[in-house]
Order: sequence, then structure tokens, then C-alpha cells
Amino acid sequence: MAATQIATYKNYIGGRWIESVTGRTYQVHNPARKDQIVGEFQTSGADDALQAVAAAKEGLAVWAGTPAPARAAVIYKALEILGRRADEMAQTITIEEGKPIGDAQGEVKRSMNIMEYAAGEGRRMFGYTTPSELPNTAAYTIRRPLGVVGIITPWNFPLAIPAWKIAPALICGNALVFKPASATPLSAVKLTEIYEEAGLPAGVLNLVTGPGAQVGNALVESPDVKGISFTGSTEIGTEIYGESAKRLKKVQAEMGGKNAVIVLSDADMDKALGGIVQGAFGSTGQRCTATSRVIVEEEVYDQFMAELIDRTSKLKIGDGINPEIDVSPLASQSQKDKVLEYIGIGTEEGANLAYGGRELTGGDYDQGYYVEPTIFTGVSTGMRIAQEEIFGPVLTVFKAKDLKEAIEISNSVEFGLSSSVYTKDITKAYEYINTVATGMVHVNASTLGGEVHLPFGGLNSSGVGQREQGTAAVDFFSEVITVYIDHAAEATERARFI
Ligand code: UN1
Repeated sequence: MAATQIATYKNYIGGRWIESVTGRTYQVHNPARKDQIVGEFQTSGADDALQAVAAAKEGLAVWAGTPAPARAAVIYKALEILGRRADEMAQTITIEEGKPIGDAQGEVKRSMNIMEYAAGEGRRMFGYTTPSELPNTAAYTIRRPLGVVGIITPWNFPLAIPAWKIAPALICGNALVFKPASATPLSAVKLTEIYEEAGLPAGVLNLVTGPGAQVGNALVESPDVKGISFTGSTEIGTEIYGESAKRLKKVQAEMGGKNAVIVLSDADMDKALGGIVQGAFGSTGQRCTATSRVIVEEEVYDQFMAELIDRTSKLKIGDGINPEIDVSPLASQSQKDKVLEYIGIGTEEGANLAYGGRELTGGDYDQGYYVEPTIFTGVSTGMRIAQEEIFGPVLTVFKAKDLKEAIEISNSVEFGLSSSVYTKDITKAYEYINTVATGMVHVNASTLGGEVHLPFGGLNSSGVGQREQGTAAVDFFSEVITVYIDHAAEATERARFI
């Protein structure tokens, strides 16, 4: 692979693949094989972003006027093409992001699911009709696109997150400028190719790769961009929300998590352990819905810990392209540095390193960014490892005397994305559902994921604006217009208070 020629990928603006006006490019490499170059991509700047916005304005004129069922036909076609390219797309995800191939295949499937769901929305896109106070008057709502929308996506789901923003945005008739994470642009290029092949009109989807500080900022600042759909860190999301608020721009920001699982003494231990190990160490913990805290009721704590460590020790670590692998490398050097730094912080704070904690080196490990699955016990809520999002394979464990205390610990963080309880007691499960401070709540299932026809998102520092996916996505990507029609044959006296 290293000997083959490196492909250069371009931006896609106004229906043409073009180079950045900066004249600069950068390389992306495989996090499991540092010497394998995934490709060369445009290092775009603000001028490219603005050119894309101008192209999107032209695309909008065509797309907003296309009936939603006809827009759906393009998305269905793209879905078919993605299905045909599914294996290639899964490999692309693994090669550029590093996640195990099984997870990458799941990601492709989720992308297909959202495209199917969004396309179906083309024959719904409901408004509502309600009686007017006045005779001979019709009153109802319709939906119109927001306009030009900026789509800013992270590296940890290089295909699915773009897919679940782009498909709902398209069905609602918007034109888009898509800025994928600098670390994972190849899945984005391929998704754009798929929409091009599906027949999306020029200018409706524009792709600009490069640094967020230039491209992302230009989108946030442009008065022609009416909305931003962002997924990434709470720090950047907060900045985007603030800057957008000044310009009265609609924002949907999906940000960090510090998701907790509560294990009560009556839990099915096998189920709980399976969900926790997958939640904490699957995708190397690099998911905003990853499990980063476990709170165990004291009666079952010792048994639980022994089994957790046993299961964790059996995980196979290596290059995710090998289907036998459970835990693959972190996505980058900076991710590895950050995770190791937090492991150091946990130790300094006095938590007990119960398992793992080391960087893996030697042999193939030297080719990637490997850190062992790591478990800290004796963690208290004041510690940084109990509060901050680590975004890696690090699990913190707490002991609680009962459900009430467990929920207090669960709610003691600024984040509020996902959470889970394992119990067979329906009363306790409901108490948990009604009091835990997260946007997504699971009972007897891991904190991970979500289905595309249900809203996805969190409370507090985890998210702001309307949820992604489900009908919430249509609410975000459309404006509701209220219509009143007086259809009386002649002038009638109108009520004074209207
Ligand atoms: C998932 O964990 O299944 O950035 C989806 C993220 C989330 C999406 C996660 N916004 O990890």
C-alpha cells in the first residue's frame, strides 16, 4: 500500500470537483498503520467556504422548489448506491478512523437506515390544519427549508453522522455546505460522490475539507448560512452556539457525554457486563454515547468487579481491519496523548488503577495509537476523571448504597447525553427513567447508539437545539410557516382582536 500512488481528493462545489484556492493539501494516515496514507485532501480556507455558500444559494433555488417526494427519489437512489458500496465504505471508515470493521459495517447500516427514514419523510413532512376563529377562513401550517445550512461533523463516525445530518436536511429542501472532520475526509468524499451519482442537482451538497478554524468559522459567520448542524466537542459547540446566537442563526449542537450505567443488586449480571464492556471499550470508547462511568450497588460490587476485570482482560486488541479484534487503536496521536494524560490524572487524584492503564508498544502496536482498556475504581465525583469527557477506553467505577445515591452520582456531571440502569424491578426502573438527567435513557441495555427514527441528543453540556434524527430532525431543518386564507365570497366583518 505504501508503495502505491497517493490519491488526491478535491472539494465539491457547485457540482464540480475543484482544488482549494489556498493551493494547499494535507495527508491523512491510517491510525493502525501510520505509514499507510489514506489520501491527500484540500486544506481549504474561508474563501473556499464562501464559494461553497454562493454555490449552495444557487442550489437552493432549484432544490427548495423540488417537491419533497422528488427529493426523496434522489435519497432513495443514493441509498441504493451506498448499499452497493457498503463493503468499500466500511473499509474506508476503518482505514481512516481505526474502528473495528464490525463497528464500521454497523455504521454503514445506520447511514442506510437514516437515508431510508429521511426519504420516507418526503411523503409526510406534516404540517397541521386547525379551525380558524373566523368564518370562511382556512388556517394551517406548511414547512419550508431553512435555506443554506452548514454541516460540521466529527471524526468518530465519519459516515453515519454526516449521513444523519445530510439526509434529513436534504429531504427538507435545504442546500448544504459540508465540512467533515479534517482527520476523516475520505468517507465524506465518498458520500458526496454517492449523492452526485444519485443525481442531486449541482450546488445542493457542497463539500469543503480543511480546518474548522477557517472553514467552520466562515460558515458560522456568513449571513447567507441560516443554520448550523454540528457534532463535536462541547468547547467548539458552545462557541458555535454563541457566535450563531449573535446572528440569530439556528443551531443544533451534539456534544460530549459522561455516560453512566447503574448496576442494581437484582440485575442480570451477564447482560450488565456485556453492555458495559461493549459500552466502555467498543469503538475504543470514542463515542459520545460510550460508557465512561459505572455505579454499582454495594451488595454486588465485589462479584461485579471480578467479572468485569475478567471480561476486559479477554478483549483482543489490534488493527480493526481484522474481524477478530474487539478494541482497535485510538484515532490519532493527540487522542492517545489525551487518554494517557487522563490516566495519569486519575492516578494522581488517588483513584485506584484496577486494570490496564498502559500504552501498548512493540511489534504491530508501534504502528498505531494503542492504549489498554483501563478501569479505575475508588473514584469519587469530585475527581476530574469522574467529570470530564476522556473519549477513550477508560472506565471509572463507583460504589453506591442504593438507587437514590446511584442516581445522584449519575447526575453529578455537567453532561447529560445517555445513561442506563440494569434492574429487573419495574418500580426502580421507572424511578430511574423519570429522574436521571440525560436525553437518552436505557433500561437493561448499554448507553450506546440509538435508532434513526427516534430523537438523538442530550441535556445540559451534551446538546443544544433540536434533537437529531426522528421527526425532530425535520423540525430542525425546516421553518414552519403559518397560513391564513380568507375564502369568503365577499368582504365580511373581521373580528377586531385579530
Ligand atoms: C453512537 O454512539 O451510536 O459523536 C452515536 C458521537 C455522537 C453519535 C454517537 N454524536 O459520538
